[in-house]
Amino acid sequence: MSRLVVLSNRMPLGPDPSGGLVVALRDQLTAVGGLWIGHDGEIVETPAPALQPLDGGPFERKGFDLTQAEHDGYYLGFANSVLWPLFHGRTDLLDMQGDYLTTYRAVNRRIARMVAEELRPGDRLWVHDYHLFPIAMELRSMGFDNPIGLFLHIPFPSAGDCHALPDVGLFARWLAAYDLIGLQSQRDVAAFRDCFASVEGARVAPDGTVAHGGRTVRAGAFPIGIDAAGFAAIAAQQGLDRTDAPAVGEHLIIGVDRLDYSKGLPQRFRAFGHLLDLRPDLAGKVSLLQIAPPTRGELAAYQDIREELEQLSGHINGQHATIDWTPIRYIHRAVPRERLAGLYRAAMIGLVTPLADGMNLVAKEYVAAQNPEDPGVLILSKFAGAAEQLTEALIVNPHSPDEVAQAIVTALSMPMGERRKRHRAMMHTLLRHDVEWWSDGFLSALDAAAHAPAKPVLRVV
Ligand code: ADQ
Repeated sequence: MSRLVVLSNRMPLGPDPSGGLVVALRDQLTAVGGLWIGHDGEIVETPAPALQPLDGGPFERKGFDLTQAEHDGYYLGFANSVLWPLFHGRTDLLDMQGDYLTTYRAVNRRIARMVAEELRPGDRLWVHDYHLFPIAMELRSMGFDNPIGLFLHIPFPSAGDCHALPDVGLFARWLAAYDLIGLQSQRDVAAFRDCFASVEGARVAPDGTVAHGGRTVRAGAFPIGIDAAGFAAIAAQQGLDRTDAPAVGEHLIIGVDRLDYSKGLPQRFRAFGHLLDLRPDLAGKVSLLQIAPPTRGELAAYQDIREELEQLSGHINGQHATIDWTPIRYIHRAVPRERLAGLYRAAMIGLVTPLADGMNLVAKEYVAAQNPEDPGVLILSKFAGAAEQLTEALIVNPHSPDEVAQAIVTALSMPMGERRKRHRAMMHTLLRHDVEWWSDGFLSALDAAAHAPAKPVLRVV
């Protein structure tokens, strides 16, 4: 049986790595002797010439290290100052320094050479995310014809934004070297086709198949899931319930996000402030708990958002707080998973309002954590990939303070029967389309794509 080799920028570390992706792939990796390759977190002066085995763990792991210059140009630079903002529609935040693309390509070439040492004939390689786009092209140029798939965790950019890339033709060739591109939503598949339709020399078929530079690649929506049953069980064990909420205000609203400008946190705080302006009677009765651990703090855009949020929460609290009530509690650090599950369950509302998001797993975790007898209400941005699946959430435009405030009011007064009905429908979706369904679906499609004969495609441009 062919081995599964997973390649991601970040390696699941520690003797018992957890996280959705690990849970989803653990069986595949252990059953057929698979391998996970990723950054081992080390910044070194001279990188090791080959992948380094990491001891312990439920499956084989091998790590690569990075120099400081590589970390700056590849990770902080091209990946997170060019690709991340561009793929989230924030071309205003692009920081396109001259050497970023060169470093990104060089690091990817170095990683591809080390991966090549590991790959055996027939191995399937599953690459994750925007840090590693060039891997397939590099391996193809070394003569590898293994099945190679890419899953993009973030949104695919609009055709217009694709052309803000330093070299859109090169980007198209990177993607065309894969057999399968997995995207989070139908919206992303449509954007993928639009982008290729606008690239010179690319041909797109109605089923999403794209021919470019002598290769054919298929794209499809594979919405990532969570271990819904497992998360529900963890939440139920925490012993926290809605009746515990008075300790934190009569109605608790929870937000959980990495501190990232794509997550719409200033807009969320403003919408909550707007609610308190509109409805003074809610003073002392509702509070927003926002948990936002810092990420990528070396980058100016992330320092700016942190400052903006501190000012906004200070301002709103200064205006509305009373001696015994703080409207916004803003916690700037990670919280253990079990604790998070309990807090989701105690919260009357899950407020998930990104401006752009591939999927958003917090929305799914919030639903899975609810007590089915007395579930809370999910308020979800229409710009999260999850909105295509969780249609029974209250779907909002996160840019509109009125709409978000109104949805909070609706949620606070939603009858129990309606809450249960919506929760049941969403839970059904989460259980059916869980993380195992996602990884099985992607890997079967990769097998099919790698072994399918090239299809005739229509000329679009
Ligand atoms: P992220 O942008 O990181 O992921 P998300 O999908 O919400 O966004 O996942 C965040 C994860 O981190 C969740 O599992 C959440 O519980 C956890 N987390 C967040 N804050 C935390 C805190 N303070 N303490 C502990 N845990 C915390 C990217 C894409 C998403 C896509 C995922 C998976 O941007 O759109 O859904 O990958 O594909």
